[in-house]
Amino acid sequence: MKNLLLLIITGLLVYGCSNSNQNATNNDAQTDDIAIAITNDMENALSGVPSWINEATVVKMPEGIAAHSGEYVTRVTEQEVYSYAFRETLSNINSKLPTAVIVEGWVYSPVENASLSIAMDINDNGNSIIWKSYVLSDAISELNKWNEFAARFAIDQPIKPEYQLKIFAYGGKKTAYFDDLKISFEY
Ligand SMILES: [Ca+2]
Repeated sequence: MKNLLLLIITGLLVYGCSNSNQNATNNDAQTDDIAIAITNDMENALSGVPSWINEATVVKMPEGIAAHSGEYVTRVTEQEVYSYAFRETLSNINSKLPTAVIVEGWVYSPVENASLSIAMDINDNGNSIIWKSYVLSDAISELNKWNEFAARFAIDQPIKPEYQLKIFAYGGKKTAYFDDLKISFEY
């Protein structure tokens, strides 16, 4: 009888675990070793998405130009050189520390811009430990069109769980738009 009860309890636990939500929706961080993916399509940014900052840069595309998804994108301009940004302490993302951070998304640039880039900053209380930048010009095959990019940042220095990860785009004082960002990790 005891063994049967144990079997039932074990069965319930297994069922409960396997029934967890695996859909990667808006900013859905999963503490799963196989696939942690943080996505943001900007559509809910103005109501405040945890771990994301700089909502002032989230706007609708200009009249006549479609966003990559929905209506909203993040825009860099002459005044706003940094985009909407992901900011989170590493231990809040996963108990393991990553060996690489991958940032994928879509960029729309109306002008040639050698400074347009994706930046990754890992800092200790604001003191930068690792700062890397991925220049987007090679990923932009056509101006005034949505171009897909994928940036991989290797973590090549020791990091600690309490360090903070920041990911954002830098526009170098020229206008560009970003949509459908996805951040994933290698361990
Ligand atoms: Ca969007």
